[in-house]
Amino acid sequence: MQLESYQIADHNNSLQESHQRKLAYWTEEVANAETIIGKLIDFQIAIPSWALGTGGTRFGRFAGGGEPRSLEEKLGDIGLLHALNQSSGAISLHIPWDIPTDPEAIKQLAAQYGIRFDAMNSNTFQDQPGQPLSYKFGSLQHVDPAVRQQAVEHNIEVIRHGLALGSDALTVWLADGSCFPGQLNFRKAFERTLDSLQAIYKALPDDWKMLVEYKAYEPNFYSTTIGDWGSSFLYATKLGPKAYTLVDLGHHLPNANIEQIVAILLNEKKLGGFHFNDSKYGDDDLTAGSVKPYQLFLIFNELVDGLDARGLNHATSLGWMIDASHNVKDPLEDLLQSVEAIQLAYAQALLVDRVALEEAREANDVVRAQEILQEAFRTDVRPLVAEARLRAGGAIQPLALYRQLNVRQKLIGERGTKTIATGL
Ligand code: RM4
Ligand code: MN
Ligand code: MN
Repeated sequence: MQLESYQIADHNNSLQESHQRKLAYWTEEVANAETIIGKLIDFQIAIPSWALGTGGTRFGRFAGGGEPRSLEEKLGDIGLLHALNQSSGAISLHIPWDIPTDPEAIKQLAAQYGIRFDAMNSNTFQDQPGQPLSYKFGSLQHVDPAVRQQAVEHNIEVIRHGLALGSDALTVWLADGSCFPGQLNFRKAFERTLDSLQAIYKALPDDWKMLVEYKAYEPNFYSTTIGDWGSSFLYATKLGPKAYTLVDLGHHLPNANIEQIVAILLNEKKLGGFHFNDSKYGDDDLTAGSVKPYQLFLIFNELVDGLDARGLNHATSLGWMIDASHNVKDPLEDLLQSVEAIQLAYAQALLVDRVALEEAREANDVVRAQEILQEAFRTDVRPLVAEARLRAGGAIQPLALYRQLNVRQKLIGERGTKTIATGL
């Protein structure tokens, strides 16, 4: 299914008046409104290829229907999102869930939708049919060098797929760790993992990044070999200048101060990218900003501050990706919500009066510093984000239009009710 430009235009026309009324405050009162709109237009968030179908838990999966059956259809879904919000112009692929059999054709199709290829993800946390050796007891950390070699080769193959598509980053997330005390020699596991990562790093093209993702627990429940930002930072530092840490918002122990982690990594030039999602308890993979929107804002506050301090481009210096799972929602609706939440947090962070904030900090004026942040967070920036979308050719209210056009029903009509997308 393809959206026609008149459908977006009709929708925008019907909302134009009320939108202009809300926008008037911004254009008349806020000095940097134009700059913020410009930055929002440039800011693109990659959609994970593994999150276009219904997710599940270990207790079951409730498929929603009309799920994409192929990589082509996944690109079609992201094409729809991007047409609606003009902010989802990238895809992050997971191999082997989404092996491009004809990379040239896939590249062309993606280009038609205005989509580029963000980081490629390897998968050594599942055994694939016909795979000679098992990852049951780990991959890059495994006691058997042959298993480690198999996992290294898989990662190199993922780089090759990425090269064919024009990607320039590899994300390595490992399930490696242990489930019980005594199971693993931590020192050996660390060294073996480092050794394997070095072998992958050697195969990394010069203009690529390796993003080392950490996660506190799950599927291993006693130890995870790359379990926190400190371990990831250590690996990235030992690997070299092309290696960075990837922060997945759901991968911390409860109450971790993620904004502080982000500030330090960015300052150390080792922050590579993000997996946005939200959580109440663990790696819940919920819609970004749905549970802790203030935390998302505080993270963006550090990002804007840190990127500006280093003179970096907000849109292109880091990998901005969603990593989510949708158990009870239509995945496309959920992704529209996530993208919007990320844009809102970004826009609010751009509003922060940084000069005043620094003055308050230097004067130990705790109340004033808090007020400055909350002032930005409590501002309704939705008209700004909508204006950015409108100017870029998207819809003023993407979710409303998605529903109005019955997109899911049409996808079910095209693909059927019983389709199952590869992924989580
Ligand atoms: C993990 C992690 C990875 C993702 C897999 C599917 O928990 O977040 O980024 O690739 O799930
Ligand atoms: Mn992730
Ligand atoms: Mn995760």
